[in-house]
Amino acid sequence: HGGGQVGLATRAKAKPKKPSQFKVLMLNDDYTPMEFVVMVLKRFFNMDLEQATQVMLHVHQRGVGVCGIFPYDIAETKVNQVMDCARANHHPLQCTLEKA
Ligand code: TYC
Repeated sequence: HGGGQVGLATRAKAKPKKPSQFKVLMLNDDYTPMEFVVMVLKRFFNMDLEQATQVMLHVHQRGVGVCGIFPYDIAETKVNQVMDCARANHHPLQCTLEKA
């Protein structure tokens, strides 16, 4: 055994899992202004005005839409950023995760 580690312990931890991807979903509501949703999509998901408007309208019409797909830690951070920003502006906008 190399690296000064115990063989069994090394073996038990030597099975790396593929980093699973998570969709960040935006949910529709009746109160959040369309312009606010577009601003959020531009700020936190690096969309341009055209992309952000398309995604916002999709969510408005269909109820839910995908903002992006990321490794878990990044997806969780995006959800927290969106939720913090919505709360700070007193909008009920909801954002969540779903395994891709
Ligand atoms: N339905 C909202 C309105 O009519 C707009 C909206 C779109 C809200 C997307 C949330 O995720 C959302 N003002």
